[in-house]
Amino acid sequence: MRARATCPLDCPDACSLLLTLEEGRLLRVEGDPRHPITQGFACAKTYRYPERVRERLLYPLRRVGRKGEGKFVRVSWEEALDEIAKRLMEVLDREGGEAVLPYHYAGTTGLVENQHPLAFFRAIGASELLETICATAGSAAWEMTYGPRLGPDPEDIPENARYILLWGINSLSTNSHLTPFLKEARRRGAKVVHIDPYENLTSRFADLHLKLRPGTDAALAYALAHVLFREGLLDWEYLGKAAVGLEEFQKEAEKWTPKRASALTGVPEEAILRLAREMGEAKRVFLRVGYGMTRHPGGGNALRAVVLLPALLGAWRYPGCGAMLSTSGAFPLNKRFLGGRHLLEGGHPHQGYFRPNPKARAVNMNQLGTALTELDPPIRVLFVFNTNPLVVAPNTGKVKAGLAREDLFTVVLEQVMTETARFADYLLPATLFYEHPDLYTSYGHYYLSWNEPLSPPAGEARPNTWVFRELAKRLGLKEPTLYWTAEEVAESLLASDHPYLEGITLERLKREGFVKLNLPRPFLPFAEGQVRFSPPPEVIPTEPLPEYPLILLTPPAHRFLNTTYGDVKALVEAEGGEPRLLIHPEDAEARGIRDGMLVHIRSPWGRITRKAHVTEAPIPGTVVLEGTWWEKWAPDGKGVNHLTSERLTDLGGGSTFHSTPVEVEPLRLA
Ligand SMILES: Nc1nc2c(c(=O)[nH]1)N[C@H]1C(S)=C(S)[C@@H](COP(=O)(O)OP(=O)(O)OC[C@H]3O[C@@H](n4cnc5c(=O)[nH]c(N)nc54)[C@H](O)[C@@H]3O)O[C@H]1N2
Ligand SMILES: Nc1nc2c(c(=O)[nH]1)N[C@H]1C(S)=C(S)[C@@H](COP(=O)(O)OP(=O)(O)OC[C@H]3O[C@@H](n4cnc5c(=O)[nH]c(N)nc54)[C@H](O)[C@@H]3O)O[C@H]1N2
Ligand code: SF4
Ligand SMILES: [Mo]
Repeated sequence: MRARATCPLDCPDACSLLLTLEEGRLLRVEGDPRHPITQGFACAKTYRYPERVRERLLYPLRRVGRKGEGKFVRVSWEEALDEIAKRLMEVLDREGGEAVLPYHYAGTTGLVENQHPLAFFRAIGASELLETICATAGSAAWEMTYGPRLGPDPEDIPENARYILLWGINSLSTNSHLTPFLKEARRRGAKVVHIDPYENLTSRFADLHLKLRPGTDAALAYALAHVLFREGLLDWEYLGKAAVGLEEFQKEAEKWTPKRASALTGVPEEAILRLAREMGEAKRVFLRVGYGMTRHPGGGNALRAVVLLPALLGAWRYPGCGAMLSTSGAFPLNKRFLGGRHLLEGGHPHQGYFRPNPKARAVNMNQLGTALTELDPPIRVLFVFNTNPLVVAPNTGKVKAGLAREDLFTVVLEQVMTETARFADYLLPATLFYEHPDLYTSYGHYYLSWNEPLSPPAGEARPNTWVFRELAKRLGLKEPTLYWTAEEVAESLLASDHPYLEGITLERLKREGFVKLNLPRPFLPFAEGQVRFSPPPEVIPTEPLPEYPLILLTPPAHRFLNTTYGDVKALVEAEGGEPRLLIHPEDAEARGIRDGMLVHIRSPWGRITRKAHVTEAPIPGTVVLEGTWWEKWAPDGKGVNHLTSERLTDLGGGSTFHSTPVEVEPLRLA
């Protein structure tokens, strides 16, 4: 059979896919030609989904070897659930809910399987996980500046945008369904400029690539603003109505002459002048910013400085123009009961023995290593689902030490045997996106969608929400939302009077698969309203250290999605078979490093070994490791996050993956 389903991966495109299945076996994945954003193609990664799931987990497993050794025996669901419930009750009785921590992220973006499991944890008063690993620095920055996280409709870009800035985003890899819109805009005369510390697919697509030093974007943005003010290229009519605190911002911009900014950013002065003048004359600017540029100590402020530029030009007055970080704030769903959020509000008479705890302690997910090794009172039970923290969380050394604790009881819900899963005490097989129902939004467009299960689960795989329902029963929890079906969760989410959702019912979603929000036409999200220029963004550059003079970037690989697909042979081979360090010839020469040599990379937090690739792609002083590869492919069996730190961003408590100071040296055998 051939049927439609939304891609569940953490990617702005939320593609509509056509799946060919034979007796529950996935044979083929194609892009849905009916979907205006998907436009009939999937990405290089998801075409390989059938290979990804050939070696999936099918039965519950109990650990028999040492932690991390990956030795398990098959057990029944009854045994696994009974034993997990027993261990949980012991800990809850003895130490209370805060000794339990859910660790989860966006392995699936479906709202039901992503968020609703949290109802269980909120009902028992578990520690709250702050979901900060990816988007919160950007979200906080955006919300401070504009309010809701939304931007122009990508479908309006080709006809309207005359100047396109791709800033701190490798969109050809990470938002590939934007590309057809960019191409069409270019065909109609738009220029495309990429601003990024290293040359990648997007730079090669762009008409112009400006390389800047990592973490210096705010200075570049101010210098552009400086020129726009000086040369009278602003839209005063728009600013007169919309700008709040413009004078303070202008004062800061006056300090950033192109000359001064050039010295900090590494972008030539003439390039700054030219870019400012071209943007200023074009006015119809579409700026796509990525989360990449926010993963720095000053990432939140940097994003604010950059996204204010289109406002200076009045670009928001034109459809398809303005700035876009995410579209997720446009989906006006009623999230009050999703994941039991109401349980955090206090006053719950019917909970029985276990109680929600509105003041539960919060754990920042970027600090998992510290949470598992230093928190007091300690975490005793860890549930991991929709994520692979051993590889993706910062400071792997610390995370591993935590996961290896003998007194930590770890339950992992997974589809495949990840390197995190090997540390589980109980490993529970999870369903795939075409085996469970779910509701999907998007962070790159404005379509809402519904997946109906297309096949019964393989083996004994079960949805996350099923597992937590079963545990809730065993604990005798009474909270009704714990027992909601996916349909009930979706109905509750859609129960909103917002005009964008008018006429969008679950029934309609089931019938049509995907439905666009009822956006007003023309869609001009910030043409009116307030743009907050104050407080003026701070310039907080990413600094190397005397002993660690290079900055390491660790951006996504084209053919992996975080660690998903990182065990698919064909994709691993297409990425070169092993992770390699990109290093500029100047930096290589200064260290006696030649192409293909094995090198040590050291940071204050750890060291790893990689093969060097000497290339002019990065700006000098910056080295790059693309992709959060599975540890097993690295020459030393250590993932990239052995080098990164738990340091948080200036806004939103976000991750700082692209700001690691490192030193690199040729490997000498002892
Ligand atoms: N193929 C692929 N697609 C993906 C993913 C993937 O792993 N692979 N991941 C998905 C996820 S989870 C997310 S969050 C999104 C976005 O994922 P992100 O990791 O935010 O990726 P991008 O937004 O493309 O941003 C990466 C770019 O930012 C650049 N960059 C780093 N530091 C700076 C800086 O200081 N200034 C500037 N100007 N640029 C900088 C990097 O060099 C890189 O080119 O992509 C999603 N899509
Ligand atoms: N150095 C460095 N580290 C990074 C980044 C970086 O750029 N550089 N990027 C960061 C970013 S942006 C992000 S978002 C994080 C992402 O990190 P993660 O959220 O951990 O993403 P994945 O590595 O793709 O792992 C998702 C896992 O969820 C599982 N999964 C999928 N669907 C389901 C389901 O329905 N149920 C269950 N139980 N499991 C499921 C998949 O099998 C997969 O193993 O990584 C971060 N780490
Ligand atoms: S990973 Fe992104 S681009 Fe690829 S199919 Fe899924 S949604 Fe589309
Ligand atoms: Mo992410």
